[in-house]
Amino acid sequence: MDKRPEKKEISDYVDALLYPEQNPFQTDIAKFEELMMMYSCAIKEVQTKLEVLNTDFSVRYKRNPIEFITSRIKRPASIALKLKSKNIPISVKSIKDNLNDVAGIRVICSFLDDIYAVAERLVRQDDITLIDAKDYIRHPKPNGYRSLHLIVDIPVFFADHTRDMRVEVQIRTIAMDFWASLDHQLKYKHDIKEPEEVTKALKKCADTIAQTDLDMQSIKNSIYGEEKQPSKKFEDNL
Ligand code: 0O2
Repeated sequence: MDKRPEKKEISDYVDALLYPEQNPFQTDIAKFEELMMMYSCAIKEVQTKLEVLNTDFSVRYKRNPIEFITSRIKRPASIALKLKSKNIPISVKSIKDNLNDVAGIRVICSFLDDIYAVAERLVRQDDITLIDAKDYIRHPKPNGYRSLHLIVDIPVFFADHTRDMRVEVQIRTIAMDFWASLDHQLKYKHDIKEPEEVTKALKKCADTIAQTDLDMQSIKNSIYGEEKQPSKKFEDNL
């Protein structure tokens, strides 16, 4: 589905960009900031797990499956827009109850099978609960978007309590990431002269990129051999 915001929401978005200090959660700012702190700690926990996996893989397979990891906490204005688009009241309570992607981690892998190997190793850890998995690699979005999305819960130990926090992990190849970055830039550009042509061209690029990822995987298999491939159990279980 095209993720571009509806026309009626664009002015809201522009306002949010122009006046970021106008936090829509201003009336409950202490609670909002505490919740964001909790999400940011959850990101640290999951990111550390991913870094440990990468280090372990580098010893076992003599190469790193993860190229790099980025993370972000969704901005207050984007949180408010998402709640609004789902017709949910804009409040701090609504955030934890309804949104899965306030804490987001993006994992960029070298090869296709690395994506599933990393995902499998992450979700089978005892303290990780897999809430949902969407495989947009096997089932790309109509516009050509490809990525593996995992929604996980992780317990975070704070000074006087433990809370399960939700994190969205998007895992994709470098090529998929390149495509998604350009697509994301265009999402907020509403003065494109021939949008249908751009959509078609982007879809063509997505298909080319998908084929390139498959070709790169074959080259890797011929270099490292199939027996050195990490398990594909996660992929098969999805
Ligand atoms: P941002 O700026 O990344 O935060 P949900 O989030 O669960 O309510 P949905 O539709 O089930 O909604 O989520 P989905 O489609 O599984 O994943 C949403 C996120 O995936 C988006 O977050 C993007 O990060 C990414 N994504 C999904 N589709 C596309 C796409 O076509 N192009 C690009 N570039 N990214 C996509 P946000 O909140 O839209 O944005």
